[in-house]
Formats: sequence, structure tokens, C-alpha cells
Amino acid sequence: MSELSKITQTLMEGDGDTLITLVTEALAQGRAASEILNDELIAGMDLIGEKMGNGEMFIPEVLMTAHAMGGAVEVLKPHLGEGESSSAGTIVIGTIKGDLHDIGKNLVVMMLESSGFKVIDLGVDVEPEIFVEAIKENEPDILGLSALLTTTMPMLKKTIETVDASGVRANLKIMIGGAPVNQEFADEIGADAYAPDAGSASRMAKSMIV
Ligand code: B1M
Repeated sequence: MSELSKITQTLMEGDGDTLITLVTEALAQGRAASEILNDELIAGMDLIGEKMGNGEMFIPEVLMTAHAMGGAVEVLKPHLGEGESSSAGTIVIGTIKGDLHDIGKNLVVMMLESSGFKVIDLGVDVEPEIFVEAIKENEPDILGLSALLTTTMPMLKKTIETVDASGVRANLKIMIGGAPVNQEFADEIGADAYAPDAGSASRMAKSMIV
């Protein structure tokens, strides 16, 4: 691990307190929050994914890294995004049923909020019917669906079908994202948009409102 930055290494060790100190120091030294996030933290999560995939890291360790990542993102939060304050629109978002991954979704939420969107975050493992209830209650402009597992990709389709069948799609755009999905899959399941990362999710959301 010698070629890894100290921030990435500390993330991979799941040492949340030290990570917060390092990220705080990096910001104080004038480093850009987006650079720390993309080059060291998200890159670290990818390495963690590789180690998880080949059996070098196990779930409890990965959970510690996820917790550490959450703390680091909180430190970066005020320094990211475009800082607009007017309401750009309303978005209901969540990670779909069967899927507990929320780090990426939380980054998307953060970028949307900092771009002026009102975000109703339903969390993880969200049943299609819960999305429908939230749409009825909040009348959002956009529904955001996140999925990180190939096994939960079909639930994206099921969720969109449930939304369609409940008659709340008329004024609603649906955006999907998450590592295993792409534009082709979005087209296939009838989503209006796909975004590969949090920054493009926020830009895409803005373009869908206009
Ligand atoms: Co999971 N996991 N995991 N895991 N986990 C992956 C996804 C995996 C690729 C790791 C691997 O094996 N290599 C693999 C999936 C393989 C596959 O499906 N083909 C996997 C697996 C197998 C599993 C379990 C099944 C493991 C097991 O139990 N045996 C299990 C499933 C649990 C469940 O969900 N039911 C599981 C559990 C977990 C933890 C709970 C331990 C933990 C999650 C903690 C948490 O999220 N609070 C975890 C983690 C941390 C990962 C990895 C290591 C990191 C994910 C992450 O946070 N990435 C991951 C490997 C990897 O992704 N490389 C892995 C960083 C994050 C910033 O990126 O989430 O992609 P990402 O989000 C991006 C974009 O995708 C996009 O923007 C984000 C920011 O730029 N985006 C959107 C996301 N949502 C969007 C929505 C949008 C637009 C863009 O619009 C609405």
C-alpha cells in the first residue's frame, strides 16, 4: 500500500477519526475538496471493492471503511457543490429494495442539495410502494433511484413499473444511477435519465427541470 496516499490508506484501514483529521488538514492546506473526494476517497472505495471482491477484505472491515467515508464526506460537504440557495426543484431519492449501499446516493443528495434542490431522501432498501407514497405526498419533479448490485438492477425496472402503474408518472422524470447501470439500461427500463456520478446527477437534474 506504499504508493497510496495517507488519506486513501487511512480510509482503507477504516480509521474514521484519523481520516477526519487528515481531510481537515488537507483542506486547511488549500487542497480542493473535489480532488480529495475523487482522487483519494472514491478511488479508495474502488480499491476496497476490489479487495472485497477477491476476498481480501470482509464485510465488517468494509462497514468500518464506509463509516469512515461518511465522516470524511461530512467534513468535505461545506466545500463541495455550487452553493446555490434558491429552490431548483424537488427530488425524491432512495436506494432501491434489496440494496443497502448508500455512500454514492448520499453524495448525489449532497450535490443536489448544494445545487438548490429540495431533496426527500428515503434511505436504503426502499420498496417500490414507498417511492409511490413519497411521490404522492411530495409531488417531486424528479425521482432518483440508486442501485449498486447487479442483483438489484431488476428492482429498478420493477420500481419504475410500479410508479407507472400507480398513475403518478405524468409530471415526473426518473433518473437512475449506480455502478452497475448505464445509459443503455436506463433506456431499456424506461428511465428518463442516467448519471454516472454525483456531479453529473446534479447537472442532469437541472437540465431535466428546465
Ligand atoms: Co457492497 N458490493 N455488498 N457493501 N460494496 C459492491 C457494490 C461490490 C462491487 C464489491 C465487490 O464485490 N467488488 C459488490 C457488487 C457486485 C455486483 O453486484 N456485481 C458488492 C457486494 C457483492 C455486496 C454484498 C452482496 C456482499 C455480501 O454480503 N456478500 C452486500 C450486499 C448488501 C446489500 O446491499 N443487500 C454488500 C454490502 C456492503 C456494505 C454494507 C459492507 C458496504 C455498504 C455500506 C454503505 O453503503 N453504507 C459495501 C461497500 C462499501 C461496497 C463498495 C466497496 C463501495 C461502494 C461505494 O460506496 N462506492 C463496492 C465496490 C465499489 O463500488 N467499487 C461494493 C463509492 C461510491 C462513491 O460510489 O456507490 O458507485 P457509487 O456511487 C457513485 C455513482 O455510482 C453514482 O454517483 C456516485 C458518486 O459519484 N450514483 C448515482 C450512485 N447512485 C446514483 C444515483 C443517481 C445518479 C448517480 O441518480 C439517482
